[in-house]
Amino acid sequence: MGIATSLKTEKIWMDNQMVRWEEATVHVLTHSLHYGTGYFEGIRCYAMEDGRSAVFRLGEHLRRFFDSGRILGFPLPYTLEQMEQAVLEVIRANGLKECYIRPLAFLGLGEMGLYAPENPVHVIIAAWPWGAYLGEEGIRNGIRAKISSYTRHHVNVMMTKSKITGNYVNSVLAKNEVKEAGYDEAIMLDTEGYVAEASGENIFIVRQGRVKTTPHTSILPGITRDSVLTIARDRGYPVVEECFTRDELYIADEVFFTGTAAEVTPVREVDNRKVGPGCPGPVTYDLQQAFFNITKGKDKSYPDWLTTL
Ligand code: PPE
Repeated sequence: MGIATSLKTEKIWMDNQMVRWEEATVHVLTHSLHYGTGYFEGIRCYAMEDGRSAVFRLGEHLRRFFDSGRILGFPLPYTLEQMEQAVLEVIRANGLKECYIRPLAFLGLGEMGLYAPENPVHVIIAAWPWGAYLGEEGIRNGIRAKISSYTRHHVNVMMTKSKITGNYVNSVLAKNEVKEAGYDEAIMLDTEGYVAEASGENIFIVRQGRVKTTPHTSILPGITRDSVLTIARDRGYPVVEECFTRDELYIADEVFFTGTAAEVTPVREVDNRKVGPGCPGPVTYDLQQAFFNITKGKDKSYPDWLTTL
């Protein structure tokens, strides 16, 4: 299979310059390619009802990008303002109304070996159109999830608050395992056996009208998770951040995932057991609609969440 057609655009921002898509390449001895020492973000830009476009929670995503660099110990060689402008430039340069934006920082060529503190930190920002991450059908009618046999990172093994590229090998193993077994997405348990998150999404359950998600222990503190928690509270749902077990998933009325790529995706089956009646429930549907009404500028109650182009 070749390059996904949507991935090919005109320009990529690379080390403070806009370069042609074909020129945004690296040397095979790039440090991060060998040791997973990069970090990244995933951001979405939405086409709004009024014809403009808006980036969703750009400030929060960029803060987490800087935090990832701090945690890894290779900070970004730019300011937050520079990164913000660069993101907007990439969207404009590619003429995109709606897209997924991928900032990535990585250690370049210099020393080989694990200790390479002097290697340059390179930064790229790419953007491309990316539809429903778990499929159009999935976002509408729900997806089939399975608990992976791979455990989520322990907090002393990987820095889970950071989107370090190397962390994602764990996610890729889990995702491949369940996809090859015929499921859509992997749910991972933490080292204690509690539900942690999915391979690239946070997880929520609903039971008797109460909305529950896992606390900030071993998970990535998702920005969509935070948005949905805020929306749910504002809409009057009782909300808790609390550890829960695998069997609580089996008896939940509703289960859904949140993520920048996945947005709000209902889960209709876990480990071959139907969730509720096996279709998206009313709370999931309400929160999903509320989320899209905000990102598309129909609901103007959260103006700080949108950076218009
Ligand atoms: N957990 C993990 C492990 C994760 O990778 C993501 C984002 C989330 C939770 C949700 O975080 P947030 O996007 O801030 O709500 N996963 C990104 C990567 C997806 C990919 O396949 O690449 C994303 O959604 O952009």
